[in-house]
Amino acid sequence: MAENCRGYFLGFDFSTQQLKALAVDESLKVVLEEYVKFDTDLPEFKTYGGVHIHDNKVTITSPTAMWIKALDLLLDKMKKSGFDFSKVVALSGDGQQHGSVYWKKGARNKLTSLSPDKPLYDQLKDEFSIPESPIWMDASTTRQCREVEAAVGGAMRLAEITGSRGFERFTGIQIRKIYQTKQEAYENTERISLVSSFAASLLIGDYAPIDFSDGSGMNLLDIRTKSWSAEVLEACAPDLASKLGEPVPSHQVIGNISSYMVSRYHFSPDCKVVAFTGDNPASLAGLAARQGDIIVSLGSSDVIFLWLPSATPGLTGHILVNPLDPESYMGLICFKNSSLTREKIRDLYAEGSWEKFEQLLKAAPKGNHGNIGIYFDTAEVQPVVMGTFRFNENDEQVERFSNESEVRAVLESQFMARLVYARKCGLQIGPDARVIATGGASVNKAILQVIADIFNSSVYVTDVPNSAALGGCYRAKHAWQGLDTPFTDVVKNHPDPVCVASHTPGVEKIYDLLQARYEKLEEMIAANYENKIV
Ligand code: ADP
Ligand code: XUL
Repeated sequence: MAENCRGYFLGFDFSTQQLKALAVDESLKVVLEEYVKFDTDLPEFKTYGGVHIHDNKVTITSPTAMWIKALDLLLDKMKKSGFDFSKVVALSGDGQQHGSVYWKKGARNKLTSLSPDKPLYDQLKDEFSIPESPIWMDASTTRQCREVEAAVGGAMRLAEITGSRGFERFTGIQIRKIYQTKQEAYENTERISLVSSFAASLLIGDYAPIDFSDGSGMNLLDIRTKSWSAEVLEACAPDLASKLGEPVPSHQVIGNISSYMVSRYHFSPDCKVVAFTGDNPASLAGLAARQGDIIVSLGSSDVIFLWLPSATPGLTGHILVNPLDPESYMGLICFKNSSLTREKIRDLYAEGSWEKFEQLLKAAPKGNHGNIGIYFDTAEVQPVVMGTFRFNENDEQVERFSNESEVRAVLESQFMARLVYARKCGLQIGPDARVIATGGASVNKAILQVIADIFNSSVYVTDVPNSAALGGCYRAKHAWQGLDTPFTDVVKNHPDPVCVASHTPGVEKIYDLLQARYEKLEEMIAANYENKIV
């Protein structure tokens, strides 16, 4: 079937700060790139970085309807640019992980009977029992984490079932909080989607199933049986199974494009829609990653992930079902204070310019004269701590560094932390490992050099930094070609990543010492901080 295909494969990325679309032809040549930035293109929703930070600083949400308006806007932009929707033979996509959408009773009727004369937003904006979706940055649910862990016999048991101990941003934990604090809204909820399956629902015009891989970020899916764990569902909220629908493999065709999309944008009625997944699983596909590669994704969050042949969950990090092969797994660890924290330092000390930021970075020596700065603008994942902490070479707390030291400090502390926690998950990054960087900040070579020095390895990039949206195109192509075709054949024209930064010989002496101090200082901060975040 694929042999004679003259079509396009389309990928959507519903990420934290923007909605992106990418299309490739059969030879994987990019034929379209378009995006909508939530803060600037949709200012009426008053988001910063795509999110609403509530007064308590730990509750973080995004307006669900904003994502719908963003899709209207994006499709209109694509139409204006002359994109030929009728050539799309298959599409897929992804969403930021963990975020949840609450469709109210009766919403399915609206979703399945959309009028092509009106934007989606006009018809669906009021169809949610909870208008603000809790997202991955939320840290307001520590209590619910402990409750669910206790109900199933402890943190390690929850990790053994679901691939992760209780984490604040994980969807089941968030659903429990909604059940406890907004019971009426919970009961008025017909369906709970992840951001990914919500986005797919808008394209098929019906509720789309949750896929195994993104479903693994909920603390609800048994990652071995690939079904909801009745025990954990029970621990989170009543009647949950009926609100979630049955999970499906990430490569499953979940339907054809909706008649709404056919009428309004002239998609072919035969266009297949493949299950949407999480942004990090989608990136694994978009990078055509091999077993042994270590991916460092530098977007709104910094995430380290890799392909795993088997699952051995622990108390740090997460194990997800692999989006490309449901018999394999994916290891992942996420950090919240990432691009937006780097941007804040850029704005405060480098006149808002990445160029100046790079100049300042080069002006401070590797190791930063022993200065260590820890910048947690939002409660971090590990440790769950918020605040800014600066230490001089004698571990004395100080108020301020020079501008160049602030810039170097934010990068060095962020990437030392990435390595410390990756090691706690059992990850060894040998000097021969292929560390592949992706995401918005992977265009910054100076940042990649800091990673190469701290990780003691070479850092590679591919020329499409948006690997998540590209992953949607590749996954769509895979399903289209037929799953008997190995994924490696589907992506055989994917450009090989190129090495852009190598470890500076001798620098490990500096970072071994600095990292040992970092770990101690972070432990001390966390110990003093305990119980301050509720
Ligand atoms: P998302 O999580 O929304 O998909 P992206 O992967 O698109 O995010 O990354 C967006 C981030 O990329 C921005 O917040 C910005 O800080 C960062 N970024 C963009 N250009 C640069 C640059 N030249 N240097 C460092 N960071 C950059
Ligand atoms: C991963 C995580 C983030 C989001 C947003 O666990 O929380 O990476 O997927 O990118």
